[in-house]
Amino acid sequence: MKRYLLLILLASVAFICATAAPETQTAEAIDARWLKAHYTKSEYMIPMRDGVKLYTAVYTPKNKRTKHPILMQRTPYGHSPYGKKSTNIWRNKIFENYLRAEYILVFQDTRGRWMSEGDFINVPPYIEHKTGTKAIDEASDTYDTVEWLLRKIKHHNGRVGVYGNSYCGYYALMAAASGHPAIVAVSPQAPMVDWWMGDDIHHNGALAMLDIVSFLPALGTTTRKGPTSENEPFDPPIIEGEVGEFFMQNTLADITRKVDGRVPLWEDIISHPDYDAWWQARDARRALKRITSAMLLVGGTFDAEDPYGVWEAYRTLKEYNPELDCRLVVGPWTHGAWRGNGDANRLGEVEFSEESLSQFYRDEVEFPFFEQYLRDQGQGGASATGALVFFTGENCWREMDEWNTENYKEQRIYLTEDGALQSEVSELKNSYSSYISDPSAPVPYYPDIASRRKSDYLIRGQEFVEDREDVLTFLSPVLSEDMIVAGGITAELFASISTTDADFVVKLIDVGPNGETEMMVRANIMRGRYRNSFSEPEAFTPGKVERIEVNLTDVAHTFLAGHRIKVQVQSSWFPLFDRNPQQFIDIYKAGKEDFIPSQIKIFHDAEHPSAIRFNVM
Ligand code: PG9
Repeated sequence: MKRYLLLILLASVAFICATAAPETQTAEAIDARWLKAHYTKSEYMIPMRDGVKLYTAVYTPKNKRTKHPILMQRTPYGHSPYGKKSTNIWRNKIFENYLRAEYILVFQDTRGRWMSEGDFINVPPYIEHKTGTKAIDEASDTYDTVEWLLRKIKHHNGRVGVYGNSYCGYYALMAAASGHPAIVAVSPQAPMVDWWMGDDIHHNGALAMLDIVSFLPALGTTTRKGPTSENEPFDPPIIEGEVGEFFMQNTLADITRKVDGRVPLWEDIISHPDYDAWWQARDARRALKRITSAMLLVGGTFDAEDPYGVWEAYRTLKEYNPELDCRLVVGPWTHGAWRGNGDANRLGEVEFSEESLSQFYRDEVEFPFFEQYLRDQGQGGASATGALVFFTGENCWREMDEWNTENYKEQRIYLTEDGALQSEVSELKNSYSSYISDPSAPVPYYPDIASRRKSDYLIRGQEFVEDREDVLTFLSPVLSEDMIVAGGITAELFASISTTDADFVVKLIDVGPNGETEMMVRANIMRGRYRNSFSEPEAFTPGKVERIEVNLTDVAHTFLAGHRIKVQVQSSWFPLFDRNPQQFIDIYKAGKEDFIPSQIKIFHDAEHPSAIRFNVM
């Protein structure tokens, strides 16, 4: 009862911080035996409109006395173990509420993946559908699947929910775009929305090299022979030996030779370095113009893989259909942590809550959302009135009607000489800070770059690079009162470089009292050649001062009184992102000898007021 009182309080008094205090319920444990006693697993090959059949596992409750809602996930990552007698879904706490409520659970391998037939195409461009056309995309495959399920599966109540995280979040967006009338509720979580702008593969044109090169074999290979329940071997691997060393020794052209044509997506990436029509056609926002299903967008402020899509999908949906029940829930989470069996209540050195935030999410957010729309049960849970966002720093949830930073006050903090930040424009003339960016000695993204990406890099303090000559650090005075930062952050830099291209990395850091601790709030990279246009790159004129905007994705963070704001500027973030040869050349074809040092000058004077622009609540 305590939990509901708290949520009512939360709903009634906006902006008051509160932390969820979910109670634990005792009930019969859900295990393999329980599942076998209550559910039947069936496997089907469902024909699409072009005849291709997609593998679909369907778990139906043995209780035939009532009609059950259908909850579906479409995935490119397989639903092993295959076979009617084996499953692992009981191991995931996220399914517990649905199993107890006797939902029909559906898991489908998408076209060309694992046990499904057909050819895999990564994020095929959404087609404006005319009913009955033979044209196919992920929306039409979803439409055809739901049509088949409603006809062939018994004891359903005619309502379908779709959810999915990451790539499955992209498929959830396409499910909403299918326009099938039975799909009444969709939850895209950390959805991939734009692989060039800010999800998975690039951030503002810079290649998310460490992640994407590591993940390439999972994104469709030419070696696939057809439907298979086995993981396809990928020999020889791309990355060999110590990771940091590998990326120092291998340019992207070397990596192309190692991929050796085995991954079609890599060929697409290197053929489309700029934000051209190929990438624009794959922007999932194009599919969100006529959505009618209720939407629950979920994301994490420390999501290193898809930090862009959840905010952008939400904004697009609200823009096209302000009346839609479109909700946003963002917690202090890494990629998909809210769906895991862990408590998702801490990251690195920072603890956000003593309670399990993943249990709060399961019981108070996701399940009540589907219960409201698939079974007319309850009032929709903690996200029902619009936006529920966790503010780090204060470490509390804020409930709002919507996440619209137009409602907040725009503010700037200005870089100035001697590494200071100030609230007014500098009166100085020709004032700048400079460094030499040398690709042979790039700035590491983490103290240890020897192995796979570290999950807490987005929150970790940056003291390990502070003394480097090629990292500029600016520090504000001690804050006299809390500063609640909500929404997108933009670095407005005025810079000159001594070569014809360079990257700009900007980090926003929260420094605790007396500088004893620090926590990174947000960081992002911008490839300088795209400063005036993402699709028409432009070379720099050496020595000419230019304005570069670095878009940092949304934040929800309170800088507490007594803290200080720190900003760092640098020109590499290795090997998280590929090194820029710092010349206006095709980076995917650059040879080792093409990588040259560049002198970077960041101006902070009356004529060139470099600043960080953000919104305060
Ligand atoms: N976000 C993951 C990914 C997708 C595509 C390319 C690279 C990474 C995922 O979990 O789907």
